[in-house]
Amino acid sequence: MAVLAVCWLLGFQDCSDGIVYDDGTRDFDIGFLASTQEGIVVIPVTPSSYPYVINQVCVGWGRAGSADALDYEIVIYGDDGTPFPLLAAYPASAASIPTIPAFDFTSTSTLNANFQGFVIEQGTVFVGVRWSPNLYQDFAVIGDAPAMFPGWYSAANLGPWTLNTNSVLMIRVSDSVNLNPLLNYWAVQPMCTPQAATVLDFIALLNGSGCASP
Ligand SMILES: [Ca+2]
Repeated sequence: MAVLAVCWLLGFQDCSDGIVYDDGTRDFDIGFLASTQEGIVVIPVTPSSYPYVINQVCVGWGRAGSADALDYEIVIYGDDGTPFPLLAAYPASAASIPTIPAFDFTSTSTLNANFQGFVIEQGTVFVGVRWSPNLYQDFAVIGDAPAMFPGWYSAANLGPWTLNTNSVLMIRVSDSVNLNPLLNYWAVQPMCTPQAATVLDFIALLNGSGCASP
């Protein structure tokens, strides 16, 4: 029973039981110049049945600098063709973020005491993160390719938005509640073999040579 319980908890930390569009291996990094005051990246999320309650959002963060923690927001937008309007924003944080090409999924589960879940009644919403690259420099959301579900990015809350056709982002949602959010802070996901060192640019799509092994 104890083993089952541990596996059950571990299964939630990366939202692998939820809506997952990526293949779990890194192909790109999406970051912003340090002069950017507000960076936003989102992906479209379309549940297979409704209503769907988002209880967790897991983000694959990586870093290129020395700081390994940041505060950010989970943001959810409606779909009017681009991400609009802003429907919800939840404060979140991530710590012990590994250096790219490694990355780590974190979760809004730390908010569960007050987080009641976001209900998708129908259609598609855009889910992602908003942070200040000026305050928290050299962090990136890991991307995946090929892009069956390309994400959007913006340097302003109301846009304009740019479609990132090259990548789906490592952003996942789950309707399960993670009962042990502390797991999110030390569980570094297995990563592919290292690729060349990278430097973030605006917008940096760092097309590595791909993973030699999963
Ligand atoms: Ca991949």
